[in-house]
Amino acid sequence: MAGRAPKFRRTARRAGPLRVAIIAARFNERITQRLVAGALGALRAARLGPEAIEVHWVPGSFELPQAAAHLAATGRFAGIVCVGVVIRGQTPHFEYIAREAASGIRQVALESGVPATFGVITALTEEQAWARAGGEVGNRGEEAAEAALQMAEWVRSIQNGGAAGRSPVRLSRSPAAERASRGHVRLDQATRGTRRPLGPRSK
Ligand code: DLZ
Repeated sequence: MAGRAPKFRRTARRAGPLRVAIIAARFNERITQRLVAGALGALRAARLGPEAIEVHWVPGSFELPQAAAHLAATGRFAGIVCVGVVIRGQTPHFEYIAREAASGIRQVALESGVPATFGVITALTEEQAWARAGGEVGNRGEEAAEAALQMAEWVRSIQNGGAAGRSPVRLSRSPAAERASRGHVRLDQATRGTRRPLGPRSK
């Protein structure tokens, strides 16, 4: 079963408007439209107005990094959300396209400093892709937009100095992770003693 991105609640309002770009790959466009809708929904839920969101279309997922590099270079965006759909059954060079998209987007983020997130579905079948585009496994576009917002807010917080290192977004953590962060103990120590020993359950 595919995993889902963790839900988070926003604990601080942003200091000012963020501008975010969505780049969408036209290949498998009907499914990508759903990813764009998911990303737009997440950005609007975070109270970004239409003036703060741009949607750009490129031919395929292979072109996502190049478009992201150009948009990052404009300096106009606090975050860039890349969405696309690569389906193995339809794509002999599935792995090249998926890998190039992932590593290219990462490279843009690292080199430009502008958070660029990966909302590209890589699926074995079209059915699996639909499930990840607003179906039973969530919406990868929405998740990538949430990630871009979290990163953009965090970058802004460390640039402003005041809240250095403290994310304005709080992820919900397990009790063990909370103990680990409060008591400065390692997570493996914090979980020690909370698990039932392995082996057959005694009566
Ligand atoms: C060519 C191609 C193929 C076969 N499959 C996909 C795909 O599943 N998903 C996708 O986003 N793009 C695909 N493309 C297009 C490439 O990403 C790219 O647009 C072309 O190779 C031109 O560079």
